[in-house]
Amino acid sequence: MNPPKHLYIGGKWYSGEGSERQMINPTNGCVFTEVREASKNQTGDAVRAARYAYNETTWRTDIKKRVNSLNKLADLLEEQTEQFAIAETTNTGKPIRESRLDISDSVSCLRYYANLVSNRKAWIKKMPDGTKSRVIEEPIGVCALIVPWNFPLLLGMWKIAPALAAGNTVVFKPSELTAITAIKFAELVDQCDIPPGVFNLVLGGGTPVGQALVKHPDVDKVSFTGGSDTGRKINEQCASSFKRVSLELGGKSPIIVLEDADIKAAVEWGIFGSFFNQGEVCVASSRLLIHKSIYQSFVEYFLEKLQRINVGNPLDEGTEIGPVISAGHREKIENYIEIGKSEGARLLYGGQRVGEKGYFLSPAVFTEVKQSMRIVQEEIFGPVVTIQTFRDDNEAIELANGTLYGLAAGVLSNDFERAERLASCLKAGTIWINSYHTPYVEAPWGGFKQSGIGRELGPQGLSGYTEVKHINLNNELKPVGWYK
Ligand code: TXE
Repeated sequence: MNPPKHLYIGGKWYSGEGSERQMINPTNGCVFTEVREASKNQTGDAVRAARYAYNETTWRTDIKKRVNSLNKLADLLEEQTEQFAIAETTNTGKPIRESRLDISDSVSCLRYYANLVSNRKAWIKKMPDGTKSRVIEEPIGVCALIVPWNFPLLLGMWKIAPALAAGNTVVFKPSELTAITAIKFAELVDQCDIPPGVFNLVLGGGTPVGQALVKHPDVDKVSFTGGSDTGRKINEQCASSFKRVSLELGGKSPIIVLEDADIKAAVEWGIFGSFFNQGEVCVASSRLLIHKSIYQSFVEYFLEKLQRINVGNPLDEGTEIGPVISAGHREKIENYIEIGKSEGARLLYGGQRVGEKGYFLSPAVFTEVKQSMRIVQEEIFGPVVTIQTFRDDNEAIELANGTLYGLAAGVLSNDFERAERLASCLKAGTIWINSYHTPYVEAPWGGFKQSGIGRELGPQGLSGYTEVKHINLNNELKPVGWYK
């Protein structure tokens, strides 16, 4: 039997010449399919195909073609929402209703950037000396897009859609743990009459494939979402050649609950913020900061609600928390739970394995925590939340800002002026007041401090894939008049 062809390079399908990788369903720990990953050479082939398509096709100049292609991709993806959602849930363990959201957000992202570039106007201005200045945005060139396993297709689309809309060509590398929806997406690209080499898919891990992309001299931009340690390494590697780079990294985001907040609503937002997608979300509200005066009633209701949460098969419609991504990741989370206990925090609830098969964990809550503890400072990236108290706004701000991260924050209160004042003091890229988690494709997303560099989504997300060029035009060629 011929090996399956899962790499999409220069408009053709290839069988990987790298390692064989089993795709595991985290719900039962069983292999559900296998993929053959790319070799270093094949990764180079993908970059060459992208370079060729960038230089030799009209993709970078033909906006109409790009808009039509992105809209066609959106239509095809929308038609297959359910198949993509089931594949995403099978590969990641996320509850099916969350996978459906991922797919519909991916569709919106494609349509948003198609629409944005079709309405983009050049900036033209008459200058004081009578010349005319035009500022245009050009594509950067070949972009390597590297994403993690927690939102395999959606985080990919936050890069693929703006990069292609801006006229770049791309090499896309999903996480080695979650390749399935990326392969399915490449099948859609194949149906869209997009010039060969504009979109390329390579599969594989950080080495050799991710590394080969980052270090390749013909890659002009690296856009990476993932852990901070990997992000730091990639940033250092790109710095040596001034390669363009954007990084969307980890977080340790707080939700601040003020004393006037409705307790039931606040608890629901707290649970949603902390445990959506098993807490495997870069903006997960893994720290809840509660005003001292409502702490007791908040914690009591939080516990009551948590005990009723449905941890189970993510393909069941009623499931609210699925398994975490892998056995290794569950061990990492459990290790953090042990660290929390040994640091003297109180594990109020959860953190237990659930069921015989798969990588399930009950949602864990720590109280009596100190700001200096590792479970408060470090990204756990699982269903673990810490609850702290504060006396006044100054203390809330100090605690909220008191980590190396700055990705997101939430404020829950009916006192909008006070909530806005707090928002202005929080060092984070996204702040939700009386809400949490929803990314809006029209608005930027990204981190302060060690949570990253650059922004995705919104017009800023498109700018991340363009170089700005200023053309100054003098209508008449006259001597400078500067020299005698
Ligand atoms: O991420 P990695 P991992 C955090 C979270 C998690 C930790 C590690 O705390 O526990 O990171 O997760 C590719 N050059 N986040 O190991 O290593 C890799 O193949 C180029 C937060 O899964 O960052 C994958 O495609 N590429 C985060 C992608 O990088 C490399 C989401 C992410 O992998 C590479 C995920 C290299 N040297 C984890 N090494 C978020 N911000 O949402 C790895 N890769």
